[in-house]
Amino acid sequence: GLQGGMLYPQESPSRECKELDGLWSFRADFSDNRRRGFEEQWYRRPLWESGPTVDMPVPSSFNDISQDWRLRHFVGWVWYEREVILPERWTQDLRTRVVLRIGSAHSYAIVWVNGVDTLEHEGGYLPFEADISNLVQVGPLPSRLRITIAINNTLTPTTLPPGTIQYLTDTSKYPKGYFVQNTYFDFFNYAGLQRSVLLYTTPTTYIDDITVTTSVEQDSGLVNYQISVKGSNLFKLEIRGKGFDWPLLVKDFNLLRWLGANAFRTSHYPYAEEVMQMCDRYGIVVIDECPGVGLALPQFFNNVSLHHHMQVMEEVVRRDKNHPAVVMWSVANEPASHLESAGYYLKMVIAHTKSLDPSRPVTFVSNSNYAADKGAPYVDVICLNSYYSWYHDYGHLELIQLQLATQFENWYKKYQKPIIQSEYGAETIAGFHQDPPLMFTEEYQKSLLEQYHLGLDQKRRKYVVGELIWNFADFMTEQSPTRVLGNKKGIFTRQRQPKSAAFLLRERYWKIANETR
Ligand code: BDP
Repeated sequence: GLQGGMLYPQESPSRECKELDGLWSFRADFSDNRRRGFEEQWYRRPLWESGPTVDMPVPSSFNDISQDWRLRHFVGWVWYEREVILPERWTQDLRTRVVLRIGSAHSYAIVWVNGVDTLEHEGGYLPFEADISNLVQVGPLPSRLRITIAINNTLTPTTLPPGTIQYLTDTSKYPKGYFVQNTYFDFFNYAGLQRSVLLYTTPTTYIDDITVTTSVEQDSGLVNYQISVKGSNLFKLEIRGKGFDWPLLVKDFNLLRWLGANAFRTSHYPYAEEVMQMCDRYGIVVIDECPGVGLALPQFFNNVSLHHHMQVMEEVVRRDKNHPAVVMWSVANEPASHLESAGYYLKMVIAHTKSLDPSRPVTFVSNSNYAADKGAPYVDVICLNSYYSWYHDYGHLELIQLQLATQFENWYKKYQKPIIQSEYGAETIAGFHQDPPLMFTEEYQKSLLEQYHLGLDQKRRKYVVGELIWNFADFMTEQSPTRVLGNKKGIFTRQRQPKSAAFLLRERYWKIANETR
């Protein structure tokens, strides 16, 4: 199990925060084995002393910042460093606890403070932290800290998401030692310090964790809380109740409100904590999904992965349990759930998640056939992705209603569980028009959604309890012949301008909202 809580850092009379966002020094280790940084111990001295560095903004993904294409595709260790001077009250007062908190580092990270190995963490998209009081409270003088973070973005069969490294050995086509990172999911593997890094203080006696649970008794709503305190002598207790980017975040929530949308899924990894806070504020409910995506190969369902996956669920639940916005946990997206080994694996991860939080339903998102799926027996709600008239029967919009009906009825007959259509959509290039509709045009996206909606609105299928279009906005993926500058299934472009389908959904969502009011 995990040690301690992971409360979101907040300023208070007894806590101070110091954001370390801004420019950091950065270097990718392009050496053949990517390990020169360790061999030469780059963390021992300021990074510029061991070679050239570039400026890197934090939070951001390092891939798209420079004009160097080698950095965009880079696989291996990258190094970040910055210095910070601490106020005297942090370094001189031994009743102050100083904590270094990293919002996320994708995917494996090692952290040094003044050259001292301080912290390691496996897995992106989730925060981790270390008490560094005894590293900063050493001398009589104001403390200058040098923070070095090495991050490895390599995905292996035991990371989450998993991936494989493939060496290409045909010397007539590839240079010696050439390798590529294979992934089995549909988004670009952006990496780096993508969320805020900060330092914060607490007293040495402090609240380490809070768990809020709610229940209803007759006409009263009950709020229960459990508080875990570290240290001693606490006599008074009062509980009140970032490439992360604020402008983009606020824009996205304005778009959600404009649409009349009331829910989304964090596909396919936990979003920044600030996003979850906005959901609480805006009344958006969230299916909170862990980075369990691309579990596509039999070899990914091994015991080491299972153990890590459970640990990741512990970190997700620990971080997000108190957000009222979270309605359900999702442990995976489109795993190869027809495999026996996947059935066992999903059963274990779901059971573990339920033991961590008995109050919320648990699911995973399936795109398997109802007859073959081995994970569905363990979920509370069945979430289904399907791409009728897109990945097959190209252009045949007239088949959607029939195929959707078959899908719902088969799953419901077998499991009698509520069903959510968790993905459906069509690739659409903003500004492409054709009527009658052809694939990739705005008209086609609209017509496809319309056909799905006719199927979703069938009153006799009351067990169909939700719908989530794929996708909110266009997004970057790996390059391939099926992706035109990324995945274009957004109803908004990557710059957040609406395609025609956005207006269709807006009408639909507001109508449903008004009917159910
Ligand atoms: C689904 C995946 C999603 C993809 C989508 C697509 O869950 O990540 O982006 O298909 O192909 O299978 O657009």
